[in-house]
Parts: sequence; structure tokens; C-alpha cells
Amino acid sequence: MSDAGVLSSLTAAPGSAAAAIASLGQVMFLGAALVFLIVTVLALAGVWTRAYAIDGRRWLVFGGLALPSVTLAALFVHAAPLDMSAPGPDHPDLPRIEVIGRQWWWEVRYGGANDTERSFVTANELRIPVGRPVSVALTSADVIHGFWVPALAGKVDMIPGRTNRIVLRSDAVQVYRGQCAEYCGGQHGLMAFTVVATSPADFEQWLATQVQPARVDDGFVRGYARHHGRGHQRPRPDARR
Ligand SMILES: [Cu+2]
Repeated sequence: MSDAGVLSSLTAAPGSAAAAIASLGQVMFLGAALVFLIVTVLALAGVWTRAYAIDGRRWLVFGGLALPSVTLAALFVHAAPLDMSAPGPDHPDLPRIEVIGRQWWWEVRYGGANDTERSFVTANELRIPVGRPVSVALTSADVIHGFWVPALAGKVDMIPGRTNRIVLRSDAVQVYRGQCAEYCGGQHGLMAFTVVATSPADFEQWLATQVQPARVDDGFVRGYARHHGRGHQRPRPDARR
């Protein structure tokens, strides 16, 4: 697990929507750089060459209509087929995952109403199986929060009374950092979480462990009773030192 905890869309997870966004960003940047270069060369040529009469109509048609149309069409043809955010159908073998934003933590529900046997709730950590797109339902219990795991996907708002969806997919076993991306009050900056992508086998095992009832450690209980059984001896407020 290298780069664990990196909060950057430039280190996008293989197979993720963030990888598609990053490659689109690079192509857009190269396209914009090329246009900037051409405009700069033309501007410098305008400064350094002697003035001469030009055919204004030809410049307008080629430079003002044809060139932008071809450039934008080429970028559009590249961008249109990229699937970056459209949620696919829920995978029947995967549990439903719902994340509820709260001031200032993340409630993560697995299973859903019609899968009570595999339902459980965790906090501040999501687990997903590697290589499978997982559709996550996003909502909020109080104010608007922003669900953002830069290395996995774009930002999606979590809005009270509304459910948005995001698809998370990682083809690598890795831990990713997430952060609330919408100012939601005093502790907003501390509202972080992790997404742990594990092998499908590890994921199934983790699910099986989570639905087990909590185990009580007898040794811990005895030690706790021994320590706390006597009761705390606090000094009375009027006690002298
Ligand atoms: Cu926030």
C-alpha cells in the first residue's frame, strides 16, 4: 500500500473515475497549452513584423469559426465517452452502502433496509472490494457536506432530504483519504475519513466479521471491575491539601 493517505487527484487510483478525470484534465491542459502557444506566436508576429493589409473576412472564418469549432469538437469527442460519474446499476452481490454526513463525522451504513442480516453501521471508514464499482448513496443529517475522495472520484454534495450517488472503484489494494469539501461548521476541517480498498475475499471476510455480535473480553471485564469496583476517590471541594 504505497502513497497511503495521499489526498490528491493527481495520484488517481487505477480504474477509478478520478483516473478518467485526471487523463481528461491532462488532454484539456495540452489542448489549452497548444491554443495559448498559437495565440502567443501570432501576437509576437503581430508585434515584430511590419504592418500589412490582411483579409479580415478570411481571419474571421478560419480563426474565429473554423479553428475553435475543430478544437472544441476534438476535445468533446475525447471527453464524451468518458464515464466519470454516471452511477451504474447496483451490483447484486455487493451490499448497499449509505454514507450520512453529520457535524462532524461520517456515518457509514452497510446492508440497507431489505438486507437486515448483513446490516451494520461504522464510522469514518468505508471498505470496498478491489476491481468492482460500488455505488454509494450520499445524504446528510444536518447541513450540507461534501463527499470527496480525490484519488477515487469527483466531489458530490451531501444534501439533507436528498440522496445523491457516487461510484467508487479502485483496481489496487490501497487506503485512500477523504475529506469533507463543503464548509459545514466549526470542526469542518477535521471531518476526514478513509476508504479502504481490499481484495474481494478480504472484503467478504470483513463483512462477515462486522455482522457478528460484539465480543466481550472476560479478562477486560474482571480488570475493569477490580479497578473501578472500589469507586473513585475524589477530594471533596473543601478538602485541604
Ligand atoms: Cu464540512
